[in-house]
Amino acid sequence: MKLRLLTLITLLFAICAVTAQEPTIIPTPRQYCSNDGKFTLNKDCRIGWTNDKLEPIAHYLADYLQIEAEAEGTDIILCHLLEGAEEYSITISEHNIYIGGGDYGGVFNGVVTLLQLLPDEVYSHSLQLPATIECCTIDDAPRYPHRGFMLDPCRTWITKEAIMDYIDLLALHKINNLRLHLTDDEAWRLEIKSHPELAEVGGFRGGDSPIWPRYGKWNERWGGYYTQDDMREIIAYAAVRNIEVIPEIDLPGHSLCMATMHPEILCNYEPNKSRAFGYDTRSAFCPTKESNYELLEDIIKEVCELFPTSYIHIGGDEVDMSQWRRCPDCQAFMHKNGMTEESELQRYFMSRLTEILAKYGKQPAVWNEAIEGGKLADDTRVYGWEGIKECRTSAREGYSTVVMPGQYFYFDMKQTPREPGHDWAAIFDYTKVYNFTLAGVGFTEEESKNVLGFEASFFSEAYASRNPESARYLHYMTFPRLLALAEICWVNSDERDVDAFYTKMVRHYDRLDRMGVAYRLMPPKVEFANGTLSATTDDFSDIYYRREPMTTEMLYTEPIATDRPAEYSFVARRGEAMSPEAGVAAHFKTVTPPFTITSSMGDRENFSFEKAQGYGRLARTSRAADVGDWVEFTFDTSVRCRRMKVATGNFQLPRFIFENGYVELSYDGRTYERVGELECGMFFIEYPSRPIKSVRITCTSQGNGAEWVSVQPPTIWPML
Ligand code: TNX
Repeated sequence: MKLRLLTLITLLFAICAVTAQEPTIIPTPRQYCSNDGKFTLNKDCRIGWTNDKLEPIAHYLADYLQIEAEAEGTDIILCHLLEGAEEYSITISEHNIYIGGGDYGGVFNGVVTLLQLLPDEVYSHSLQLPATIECCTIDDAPRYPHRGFMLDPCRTWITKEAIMDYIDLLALHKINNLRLHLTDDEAWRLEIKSHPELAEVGGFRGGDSPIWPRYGKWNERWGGYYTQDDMREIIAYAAVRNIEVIPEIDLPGHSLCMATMHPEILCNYEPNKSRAFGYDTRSAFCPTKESNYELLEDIIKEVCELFPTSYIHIGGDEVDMSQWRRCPDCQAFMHKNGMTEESELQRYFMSRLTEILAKYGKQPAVWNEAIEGGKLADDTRVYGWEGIKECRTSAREGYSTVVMPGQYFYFDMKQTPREPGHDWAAIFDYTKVYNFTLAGVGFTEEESKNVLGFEASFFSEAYASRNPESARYLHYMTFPRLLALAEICWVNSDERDVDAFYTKMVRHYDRLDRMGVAYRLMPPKVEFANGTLSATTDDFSDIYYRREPMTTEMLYTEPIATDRPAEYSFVARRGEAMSPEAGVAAHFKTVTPPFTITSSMGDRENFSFEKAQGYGRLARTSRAADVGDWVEFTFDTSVRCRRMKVATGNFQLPRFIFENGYVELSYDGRTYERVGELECGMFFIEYPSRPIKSVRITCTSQGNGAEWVSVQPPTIWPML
């Protein structure tokens, strides 16, 4: 059978002709050859398999095609045929379809490609039968064995069901690795049977939980965790879809949540808790305490038993080593062992964990900082996130390296400046991901050999305040960037043609629409000339516009004659997808009239109110806010404007905020009128009736789980 098939495939390739209209396949296959004729899929067709291990794939496919799968099926045949990992070939003749793979993953990849040869309805499980597929042969294999994605259910709780929905999207783009960032300062999301409090307490923050609220959901106790049964379900669901799940237990830093429940893990000194209402904000394990390794072994043992993957990610990023510097035990330990840098303590900690992992048959995966304190075990896998330099160092030192520098692969970054997200690494859209190549950023050939693949991440600080009960924000931030990731992880070439890829993406959007994905569309192109305002898109979306001060959206059907173009803004929509707002530059202009900040809390050095008064920077108060504490913005000259935003917290995140509070306006600097409540630490004043002299925000809750409140300069949109 194997031989006959191989001959058949060779023959078909020999006579194949490249057609003008190839089907849209993302990621692009190595070789596609079209042949004459069509295969007809009707409801009597059966999906069969030659090896029982492939049965789950047959059922997966059957569910999409709405036909039956049975071992003896001969219309669509799944078989092991080739050699290479994840390699596959598809042969479609008028009589049947063969999908041969080098392994389970290969066959799965073939099935994913087959779906892309079918009408788009297949993605909404509503394929009309009979359906026809053009005869063809496809031969394909991935460039990198690691095509990863990381989800952060800590900062924002992501339910088991939502994870599974997302796994489906990953699988359909041949992403084969999902890392779950299961612990962080804000939450502990995995049931640990020997220490049930970790998830039962640490899975929830806010309300009456000892874990303080952050990033949203202030008043209620909010969150969740995965039981070990839930996790087994996720792992099995992913495995069917050729996705390996790697857990991350982020150590020894990022452990504030854990420390809230187990303060004994912390260093040996009394912290100053007075600025944070008695809350200890320390976040790092003390590496010198033997009891810490006992506690961690309990945890790691369960994690190792639960996850079939051979790698367990144990963190190693952003450890606040000032805690180790202040700790007499850490200092004595360093002295005794001839260490001069705190990073060597981190290396010691990681080595201890590596021993524990080895005991349970696992290998360590770490963030790139963990290799700074000296050599770790040879089989350590390193995830490079800080930058290209760190990724190259890791590869050069011989570690198997996952390349994921923030400025290319952090999908929690903004896509343009006015959109939501972080900007610490970069502001970028799918084009930057697509154009990434190792050679292009300076990797030598030697270094490239140690690159296992690429991974994108979605850290979720900003998601918590954006209706996380819906997948919209997750989709918007990760699609279409994920399409570009899938393409560059897969295609064995450094050549790039961004226009051609865009055209393909737009065709692929039909499938995303079928699945209800709320991907991000490119903003409409807006032009104003000769008294006419026009907006265009090239992705078959509808354009809507809004005219200030109206809030209702209207369908845009033709250019608008106006002498006030700045009053208009436009968005594109198709299906659930949406673009950011577009308009002429004047629409988005803000102004910076001089003002002064005063507060009942005072400011702190290096983050003085004076600096924020220059509009460029944040200020910090000297302590966290109590009930009745206030911050006031007073303008030198009263300001007439159409909109003003006042906000506590960091620029992109509701963190270090007034958890609750209200806003008062004064037109004369003497009398105040209450205009509303803060939401996530901020408030928008819309079309104030008179020029504003000052705005005061008053806190109605105690503390925010930190030692200060961040104060932003107001954002002011002038009258148009
Ligand atoms: C840096 S990535 C972090 C995370 C944040 C992320 C936000 C990494 C190892 N550390 O804790 O969530 O930036 O983009």
